[in-house]
Amino acid sequence: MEYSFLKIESKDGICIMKVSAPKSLNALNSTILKEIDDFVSNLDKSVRVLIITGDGEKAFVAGADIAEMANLNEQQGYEFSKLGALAFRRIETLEIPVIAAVNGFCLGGGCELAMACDIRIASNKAKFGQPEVGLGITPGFSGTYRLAKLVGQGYAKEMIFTGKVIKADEALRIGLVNAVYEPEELMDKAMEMAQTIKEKAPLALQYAKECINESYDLYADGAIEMENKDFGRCFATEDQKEGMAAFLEKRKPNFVGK
Ligand code: DAK
Repeated sequence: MEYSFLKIESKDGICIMKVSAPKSLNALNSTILKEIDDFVSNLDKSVRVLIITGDGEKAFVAGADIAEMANLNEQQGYEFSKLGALAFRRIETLEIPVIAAVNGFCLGGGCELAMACDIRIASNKAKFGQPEVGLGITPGFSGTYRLAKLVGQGYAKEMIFTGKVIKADEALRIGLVNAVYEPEELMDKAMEMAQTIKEKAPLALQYAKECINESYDLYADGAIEMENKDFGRCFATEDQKEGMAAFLEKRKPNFVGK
């Protein structure tokens, strides 16, 4: 599929997906949501780490497209919300790690997109918020659920109820992002992290991601049992044999994802 609003660069197992709608600060319309869904659903198996960012210096994504949403009826609102929620859930459950490199306004649906990624790093120009209630709507792409998980109910409720926009240092303080960099450093740092992750065993990464994701929704006993099972599954892989042999032989491992 040709994409009108996504720019894709892929090299040596690291793929960068840029949301690109410069006239509206990369706001998410239904076409972009469908493109993201299609792209993530058909991601090449050779990709080991995905980086998501926004095109241009000003915005990661400034939210869902307000112009498109303005005249939706209840059914259409539900369908729009479902479109984004499903695409973002696909990102969250991708087998590979996903890093959001947040380069500017990261509001509403943009913040929800970043939160669907596994790790967020930001430029010191980034600004975060869930301003939906000021538009007469609730966050619609799973923001209520993911923000509370990430920063706790207190900060999530404050951000969602007040609609306030916070700067990168505040996002760092409350745990919404992992690190903050100068804007010109951001993509290099994202690549550096992706490179570090890429060198690790793919199946072990996949199982670890699954365990972390799933354990939020399971009781402790179930979560511990799941981790035990996935730990066991690792011992059926070539990568486990290779990783441990490489350690014992004092060399770098060569992981093949089997
Ligand atoms: N949608 C559409 N266009 C947008 C946009 C957006 N979210 N954000 C910015 N733009 C457009 C502006 O209209 C402007 O277009 P022109 O006037 O040039 O044609 C252009 O981008 C540049 O924006 P500004 O001129 O406003 O630039 P400033 O630097 O002055 O301000 C800003 C930047 C990001 C502070 C400001 O643009 C702003 O406040 N934007 C809106 C941010 C926002 O409220 N985002 C949250 C959107 S609501 C649901 C489904 C989904 C959702 C909720 C419910 N269900 C169906 C239940 C999700 C909702 C959202 O994400």
